[in-house]
Amino acid sequence: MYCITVVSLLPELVEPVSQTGVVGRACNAGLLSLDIVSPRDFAFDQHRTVDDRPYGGGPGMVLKYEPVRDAIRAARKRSPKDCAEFVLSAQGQTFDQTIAQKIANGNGLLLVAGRYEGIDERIVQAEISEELSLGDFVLSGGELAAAVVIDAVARLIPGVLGHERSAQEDSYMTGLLGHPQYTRPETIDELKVPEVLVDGHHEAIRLWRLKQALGRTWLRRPDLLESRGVSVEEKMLLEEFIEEQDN
Ligand code: 9D3
Repeated sequence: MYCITVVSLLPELVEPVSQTGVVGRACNAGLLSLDIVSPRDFAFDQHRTVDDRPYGGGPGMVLKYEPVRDAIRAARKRSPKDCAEFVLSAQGQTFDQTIAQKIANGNGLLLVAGRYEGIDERIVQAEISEELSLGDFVLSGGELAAAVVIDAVARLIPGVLGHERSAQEDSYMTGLLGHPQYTRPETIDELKVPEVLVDGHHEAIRLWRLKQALGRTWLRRPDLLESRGVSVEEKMLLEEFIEEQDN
């Protein structure tokens, strides 16, 4: 079983992930466990204080070192050894599918979600040096980022995706944007489904989808095509797509 533990002050923001959809099913099937440890349970003063004012002044509060450190250590006790560990913060490396795959190749994941202005930097120094960000926008804390990372990782764990996609199935599409999708009816508001999808053969459909995926990636995310590269077959399909552009 793949074991995920999240250190968070707001379990109610992370927990729904383990009860719904693909991740929920994986948990129910025993392929995945998701546990949440709150630093609040490691704050032992009168008011169970987990935050304090930042040294040097400024707005907001900072998560205190001790309760977060002790929550991390409690989380480690339920985690497999060699568990991947990350703090979620806006200062981290940007999360992507390559990182998701590396994390899923292991057998466990420990995430620390910050709140307020962040956690005491000495946690990163002394406990978990790797930080992950979702990108250049401001969240109110790490919990929703943790939910995103968990979803992306869980679907790569063997057995989590049933027949709906063997994640490998369309491996030739990796690194490309998705191709257009259609479902019934065949015509609606005078809009038709591309003919090849209705009566095309398997290989004709594969080539059409690959061409559309290459074309959309070329139009919208040329940076992705650059780093992925294209095969000889793909280069031909992309040239066809570009040719067909403005007719
Ligand atoms: C407005 C406050 N910012 C000052 C420049 C710093 C800041 C503190 C705390 C920014 C964000 C946060 C809370 N964010 C996260 O914990 C977080 C996050 C994010 O904000 N964006 C993208 N990925 C992530 S992962 C965790």
